[in-house]
Amino acid sequence: FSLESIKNNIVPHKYEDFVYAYGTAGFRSKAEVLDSVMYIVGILAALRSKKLNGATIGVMITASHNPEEDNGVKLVDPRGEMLEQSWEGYATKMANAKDGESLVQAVNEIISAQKINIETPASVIYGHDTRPSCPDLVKHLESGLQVSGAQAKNYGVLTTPMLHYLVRCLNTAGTSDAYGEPSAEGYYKKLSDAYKTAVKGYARLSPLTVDCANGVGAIKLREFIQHIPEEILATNVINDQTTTLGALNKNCGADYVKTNQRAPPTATIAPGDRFCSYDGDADRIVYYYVDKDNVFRLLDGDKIAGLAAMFIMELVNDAGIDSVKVGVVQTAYANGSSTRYLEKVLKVPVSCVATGVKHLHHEAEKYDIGVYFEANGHGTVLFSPAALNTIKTTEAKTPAQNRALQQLSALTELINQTVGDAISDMLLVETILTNRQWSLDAWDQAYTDLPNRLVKVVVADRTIFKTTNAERQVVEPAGLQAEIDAIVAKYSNGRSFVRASGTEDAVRVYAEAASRAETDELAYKVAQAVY
Ligand code: NG1
Ligand code: ZN
Repeated sequence: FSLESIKNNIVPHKYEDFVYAYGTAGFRSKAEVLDSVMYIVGILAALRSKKLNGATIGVMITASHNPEEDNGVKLVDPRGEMLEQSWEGYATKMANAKDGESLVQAVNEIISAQKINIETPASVIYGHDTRPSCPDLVKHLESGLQVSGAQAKNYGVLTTPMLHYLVRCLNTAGTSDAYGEPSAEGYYKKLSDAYKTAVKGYARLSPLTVDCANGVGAIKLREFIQHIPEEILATNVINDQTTTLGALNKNCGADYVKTNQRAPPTATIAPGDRFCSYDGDADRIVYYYVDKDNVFRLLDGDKIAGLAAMFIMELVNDAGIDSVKVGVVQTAYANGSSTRYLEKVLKVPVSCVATGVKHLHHEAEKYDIGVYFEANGHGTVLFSPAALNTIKTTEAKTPAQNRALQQLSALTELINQTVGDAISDMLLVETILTNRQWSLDAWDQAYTDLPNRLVKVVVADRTIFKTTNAERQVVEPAGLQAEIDAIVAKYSNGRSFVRASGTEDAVRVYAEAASRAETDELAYKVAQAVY
């Protein structure tokens, strides 16, 4: 670790006036401005590792569902979670240092504020998605790691959740909560073994077509399915053009399907067919089908949360472990019908938190079993140490109780508990549907989504929009919330809220109401109030 090298090897900023910010999704922007950011992320990851006594830190290079020309980078903490929030400011500060002197100053500030012993060794692993800009960005990251003297390992092309998995495995190896083998092979084996146990004795469902957004999910899903015989899980991979320039996330993938509420044009879909879409780094998934009248039906993150909560609550009940409390975490973007279903039908506690996986994840940790999903399909299920222990040690008195305990135990292995994971979430859904022998249509019967609309409003300065109450109410600009309330009051089942996006230069307006026409009108009127 040498401040002199850090100073001398600084990568110049592409544009003088570009301001960097470490947000909900780490740094994310056009790939061309990220060279300098990669360098400082290498240094920051090393500092974070030193701070945590040499624990392995992860770095993932991806821009998820964003267009191919974008890229991004985020840090992963030792348990496979997002970087601790208090460090986001350091990241931003370092990224905006334009010369060697100010970078060294920023580094020194972190070292003294965090009382870091720079002699402590640092360990960092990294991976990236299939974007053409990744190899160059990796070089700058490596330069940052090198000047920091970090021990580093490149895992190459990975899905985001696989990197999170690897970080957790490396940091728990040899302990009583060892998470798994720290390799792609280990990940595939862990998930496939659990899936085989979870569906044992049930007839296989019809094939599932998986739209991989022309991204890394295509490569990894293909490798994964080598571990499960076709008689147990049948998949058909589409949108797997990972080397075709411009194809990534283009008219396909989970974000396209959720935003447009339609199947990708490349999908030929008939009644009875089963489809799902991953996003560009395979941490999100949505399911869909067409009904008998060929009408498109989306099964989004809210539907997955409802399905998972229903199944897990039944298993907990059948297993006779009532002390284990299940809860669900959503954001304000969750469809009102889903919240009503969870609270009124399943009678499960529901918390609403601000947008961004880290908020959901932390809230979910408060439950014994915490199910969290964003409506866009990012989510997972967390099992507390106490819940894991109860599942492991409870002695079954009946075959039914035994079966429920085994199923729960398989779920704890099948679910990627570090972060949302399209492959793992797909296996979770397939497990439940297989156990129930349900079609997508049968799953969809739990509740009917309220028509909803999400619009982007480009404003001069989105930072003036301040919210409270898990982003459901605007505090600033003053008066805007009263205006929104007055508009919403005119619609039956109307709900609408406004917040500044954390990942795009825009304000988002969400609206839902009893009918499509009312929803569109509501969204339009609120957007006008914002503008
Ligand atoms: P922003 O741009 O802050 O709305 C979007 C998604 C989030 C989350 C992040 C991170 C919506 C409405 N927002 O955040 O849910 O996934 O990106 O990628 O879907
Ligand atoms: Zn993603």
